[in-house]
Amino acid sequence: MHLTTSSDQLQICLEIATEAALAGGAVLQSYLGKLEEISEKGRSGDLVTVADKDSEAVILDILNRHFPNHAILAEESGKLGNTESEFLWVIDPLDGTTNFAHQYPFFAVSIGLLIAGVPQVGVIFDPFHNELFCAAKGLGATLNRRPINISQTVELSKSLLVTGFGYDRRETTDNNYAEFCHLTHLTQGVRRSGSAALDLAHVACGRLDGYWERAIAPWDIAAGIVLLEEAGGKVTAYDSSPISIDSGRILATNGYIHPFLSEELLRVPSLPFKGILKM
Ligand code: LIP
Repeated sequence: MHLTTSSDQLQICLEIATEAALAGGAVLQSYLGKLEEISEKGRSGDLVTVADKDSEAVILDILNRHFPNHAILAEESGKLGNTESEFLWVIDPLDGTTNFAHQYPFFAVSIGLLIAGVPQVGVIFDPFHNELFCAAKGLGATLNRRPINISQTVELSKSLLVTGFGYDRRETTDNNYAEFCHLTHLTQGVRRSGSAALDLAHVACGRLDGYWERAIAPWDIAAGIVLLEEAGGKVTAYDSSPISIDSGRILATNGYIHPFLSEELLRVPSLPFKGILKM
């Protein structure tokens, strides 16, 4: 594939990503409620299951078969493939592992493709609700093959937001608690769903108006960035400057409330760090 990727080529990548996401989702569904072993990856609360690993294996198998010369960054396996390639698949085989482990039905497979560092293809599949979100740069965004658009909410006071709290939340006071309280007062509510990929997908289809999070990984957001941008939304750093996918921070909205949410996030005073917070 040439670096000036045509829409036909993006379409092919989108179709293969969709096949892989559906296959990963089928694995997740087959394990739901049947997990025998759940382990922690290092940080307290950061779980991994056989479902994460098996979903990732089927996704990698499909992508490797079709794109043997591409690079891959997968949550459980790390960097794989041709690391020189400008094509980087960024994969979360189970976004929302904690929800999944508790049989709380809010989790997804997320597969994004970055070309020369720019997110260009994104597929997010929620197997429990059978919702398939797809997008490619210039080709639009869909939910179950129908076009989707962002919400029309223009005032922060009328918005419904979502956020999350990183696994390092007990080790730092920069843990998003102050931002959560501040924005809960200013809006119709702030949800905490436990799946960043679905948070972005739900902003893209207008169910939510905005999302922000810190300590977030590239595999949580790569696909969702394409999806939201193609649905008409905006994705940046907290200060509205261009996002860097491995910066750990994301602000994603319908675009209308973006400047207001950015302003409020920057206004929240950071709390002094007093060492590791004990439970
Ligand atoms: C999780 C996210 C969640 C976020 C967590 C974590 P995982 O991903 O999607 O919304 O708040 O910090 O990154 O670990 O379930 O793949």
